[in-house]
Amino acid sequence: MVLRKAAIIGNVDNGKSTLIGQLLRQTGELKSDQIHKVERLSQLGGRSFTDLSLCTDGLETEVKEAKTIDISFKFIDTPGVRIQLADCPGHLEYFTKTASALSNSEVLVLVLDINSGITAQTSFLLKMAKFFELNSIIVCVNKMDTVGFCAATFEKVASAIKEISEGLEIKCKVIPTSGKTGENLVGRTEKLVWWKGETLMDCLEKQIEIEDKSEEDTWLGVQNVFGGSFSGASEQVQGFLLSGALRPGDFLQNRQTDCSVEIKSVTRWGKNVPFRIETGLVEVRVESKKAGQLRRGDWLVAEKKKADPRCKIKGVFLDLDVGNRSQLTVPVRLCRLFQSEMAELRLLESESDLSLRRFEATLRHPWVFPDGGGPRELRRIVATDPKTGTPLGVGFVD
Ligand SMILES: Nc1nc2c(ncn2[C@@H]2O[C@H](COP(=O)(O)OP(=O)(O)OP(=O)(O)O)[C@@H](O)[C@H]2O)c(=O)[nH]1
Ligand SMILES: [Mg+2]
Repeated sequence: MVLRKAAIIGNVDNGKSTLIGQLLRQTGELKSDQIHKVERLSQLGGRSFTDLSLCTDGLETEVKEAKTIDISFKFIDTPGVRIQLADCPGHLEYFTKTASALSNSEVLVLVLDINSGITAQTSFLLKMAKFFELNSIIVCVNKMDTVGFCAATFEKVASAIKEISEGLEIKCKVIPTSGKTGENLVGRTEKLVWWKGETLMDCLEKQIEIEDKSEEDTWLGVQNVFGGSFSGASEQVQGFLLSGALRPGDFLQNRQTDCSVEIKSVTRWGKNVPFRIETGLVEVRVESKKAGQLRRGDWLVAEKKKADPRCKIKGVFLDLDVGNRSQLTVPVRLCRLFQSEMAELRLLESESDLSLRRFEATLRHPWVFPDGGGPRELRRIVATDPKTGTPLGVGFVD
């Protein structure tokens, strides 16, 4: 089963948690004991109705104060794909958590209360979506029940959101919803009889369609290397296929050492796999002239592809520690996928009003980057405090 990650974001109280709770209920993901728990929590929290936001807002303070403080993850299983829904807090003081979900998601749902329409925070969130390269998003114009499911009111908000998204070159699908009363999440209802477009679930299923990346350049990240003792320079590699194809008989190049390796066999969970496989974890037996040349953190890429190991990197960084930072050169642990390195991070000029800054960093050991763009995951870095592990920022290498 493939995992696809969706972040649900929006302004405070626009109905994100309720919408997720209702979606879980309508897709049958909420079992009867979980519904009972939500009913009990609703009573304890003094609600006069079954508050479905409590499916995700389970912390004591979240129940008491009726707000999301920390991200919680829920799952919906569809044939072949498990959709992970990250319920993000709307309060800007918890934005660090939202930023980490945004940096780690492939799908974005923006929930917008039809009564408040587009605010400064909506524009901020859209700019953040852009920064995290989420260029195709779903917008739920929510709480439609409060305007009597009025088509004209929906159209007004929908065209405003489309206009600012277009300005940012973000494609957006805008749909009317009511999380509380459950309209247009999974099925059609009479109250929104005028709506001929998609439901939220239709949109999610389209967004999670598995892209065929087998025609792209091959990028295989080495996570673990096992043995090689019994057959000369043959090694068993457990790795992460980011894009491209793996065919027995093909040669890949270890860009860290410039050694060439031949793929002997490809398996996933112990079973032989065809060469067109979904990206993700894979085991590969490789052979090369020299034994023991592969290490965790190496990247095997298609031969002749331009990709260079670099110690000096630069890019744009979302500073999550704004206001607390006293110096502009910060020792950090830089993380990318399963790699991490100690580095000196130098923060340069501001890029915009969004706490985005240019940065330069010097790594102790070189990392391989593709020339000119390449997969988002290869360029995304997270900087953490080396002593506490607290995230200091997230960014992308140029
Ligand atoms: N009428 C109506 N009320 C809604 C709807 N969705 C949520 N609400 C109410 O709006 C309030 C906020 O709902 P939540 O789901 O907690 O909103 P949220 O966006 O998750 O809030 P934060 O996580 O704190 O930002 C609650 O009182 C909900 O009952 C809706 O579709 N219609
Ligand atoms: Mg919430």
